[in-house]
Amino acid sequence: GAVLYKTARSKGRQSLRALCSEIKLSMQNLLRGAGLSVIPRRLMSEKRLNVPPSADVVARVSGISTMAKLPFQETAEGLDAAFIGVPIDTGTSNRPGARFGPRQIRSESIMLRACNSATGAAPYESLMVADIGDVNVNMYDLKDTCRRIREAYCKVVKTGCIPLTMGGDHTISYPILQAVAERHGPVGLIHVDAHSDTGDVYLGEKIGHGSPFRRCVEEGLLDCKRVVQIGLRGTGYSPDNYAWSRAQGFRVVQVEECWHKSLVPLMAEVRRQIGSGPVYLSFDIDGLDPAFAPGTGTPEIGGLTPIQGLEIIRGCRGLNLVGCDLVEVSPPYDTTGNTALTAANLLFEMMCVLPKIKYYD
Ligand SMILES: [Mn+2]
Repeated sequence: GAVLYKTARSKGRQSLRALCSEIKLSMQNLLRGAGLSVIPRRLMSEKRLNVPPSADVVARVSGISTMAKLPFQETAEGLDAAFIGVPIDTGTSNRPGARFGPRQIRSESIMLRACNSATGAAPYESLMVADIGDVNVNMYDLKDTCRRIREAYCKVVKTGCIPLTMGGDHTISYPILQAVAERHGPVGLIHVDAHSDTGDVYLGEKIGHGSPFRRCVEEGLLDCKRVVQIGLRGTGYSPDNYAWSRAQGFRVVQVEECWHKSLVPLMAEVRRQIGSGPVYLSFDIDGLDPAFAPGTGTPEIGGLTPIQGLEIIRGCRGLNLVGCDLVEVSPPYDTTGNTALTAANLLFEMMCVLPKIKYYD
């Protein structure tokens, strides 16, 4: 602090840009002078909020792997938002591997910088955010895993912290929404996916990644008129594959309605539909086309582009988001790392549209 003050004093009225570069040099000298071998937990921030270290001063590939190189803390206490991993794939019906999703998303997230240069969002000037690690799931019992997730998320949302979840297969949205609805009442839902995930029973089981949203409806966790499903496609067991969703009052936007166009107009309609009440965003990476996101359990051709994914998330700005998840990243099928890299960026974009985010625009 003293060095920064001295620098600012000695430079008088010079331009802000020059001052910033002086401050950066001072920081670098400070770090070198202190012989720091560990990463500082926070860098400059007027509000004492967590700010990930810049690759200008701390090697990008160094450090213990946390989401966006944020500090790790044990609980959600004192946080406005938290990244949480839920490493399961025992609910998946096809290719496994999503249990490794949180680890790989954290690994690829080292590319994330502090500001959103496209939208002007400055999340780390607005909210206190940290990575609070993973839910301790039960690899051998999916129902017990759901109980563990619900209990963990009840503690998180009780503090007022908004959970930003890294899956894990889509089963996890069900117990997360149990916790979210316990605090907020029935919520709206923006659900991006190749599949409706409203199946009933698979092989005699009611819990799995094909049925979370039917379970949510049965338990009254969703405000059904404020639910939209975007990107649905692929083969079905009957021609009216999405009839159940529509019968609940959901808006279903099949992927064909999204082809060859910007989704900015769609999101204006979605914002009108959702209104000012609490809403949850659930983004299954298989909503994107497998050309862009091949590392997933149940891929379907003809999907959304990453650009459309960004338009959907950025189109959520202004909504009362009370939680977000990004699910179904399966690293064993993600040979380039692009799926996890895309997931990391989409999670960053979700953080950038949370309520109370400051924008430079
Ligand atoms: Mn899904």
